[in-house]
Amino acid sequence: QEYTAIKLKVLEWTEEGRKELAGKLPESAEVFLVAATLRPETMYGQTCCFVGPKISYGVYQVSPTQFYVCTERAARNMAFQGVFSERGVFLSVGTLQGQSLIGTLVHAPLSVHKDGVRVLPMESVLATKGTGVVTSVPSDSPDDYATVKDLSKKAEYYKIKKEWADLEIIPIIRTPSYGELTAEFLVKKMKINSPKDSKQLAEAKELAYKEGFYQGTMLIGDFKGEKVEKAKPKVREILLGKKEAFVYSEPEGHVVSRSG
Ligand code: ZZB
Repeated sequence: QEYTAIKLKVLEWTEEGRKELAGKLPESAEVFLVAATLRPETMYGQTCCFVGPKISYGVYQVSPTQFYVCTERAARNMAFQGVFSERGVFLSVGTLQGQSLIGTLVHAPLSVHKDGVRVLPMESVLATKGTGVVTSVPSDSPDDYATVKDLSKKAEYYKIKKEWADLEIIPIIRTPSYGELTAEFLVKKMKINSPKDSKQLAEAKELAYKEGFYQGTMLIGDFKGEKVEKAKPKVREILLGKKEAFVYSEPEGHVVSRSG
């Protein structure tokens, strides 16, 4: 699987985050949460960034002043893809529980929300996939839509500020079948009531991927009016060119038996 790894720069730490990293970073450090995505063309619509509250994240040194926050598993993969300075070597300067990242303010590349977006909890983030960090696009990802609605409804329970989950959801892509807000359309049509409806959400995701990719037209950004199929690699190139993203690959999740 080849992902685009999006770099979300930390603008403001939480109290816990600050404490955990005190004295461990140089004065001029730039720290980025790294989110693996298959949909770079949707980055205009990022409204928050998800971490698994129980997942453990490392802070890995990329250069004397740049650091990436992701799972150790992802850092190990990156170390063999030329991301860090020495092949096979990944150096962590600190560890953060997902829980202590919640509320961090980050800059999301290309997002219409220029003042930054918040890090929020998502129970279904897998530690075994991507970087363990997921950037949220509730206009086009049914999982993200269901999660932000739940977070907003139960802000107190999740110990977050409601407004962190309520950033405006802007139309990014139009499709003939689902309109301008694919995720909302599918979640409502399929009567998905909770981020825990994983079976239906998986189905909605498949539909959203197919329709968005083959039938979608961009409504925003440098390639407004173009088909998603054409715009997708071009948006990706822009992000890579600006060093706001890099290529991150990982082997497929299933084990191939060679015994038979
Ligand atoms: C932004 C985005 C916008 C995404 C969209 C999807 C959609 P897949 O499809 O199962 O192969 N993701 C990445 N890492 C994780 C993780 N560790 N745990 C849970 N979810 C993760 O997975 C790729 C997508 O799943 C990624 O692309 C990411 O969300 C999420 F409009 O990034 B995506 C219809 C989907 N639309």
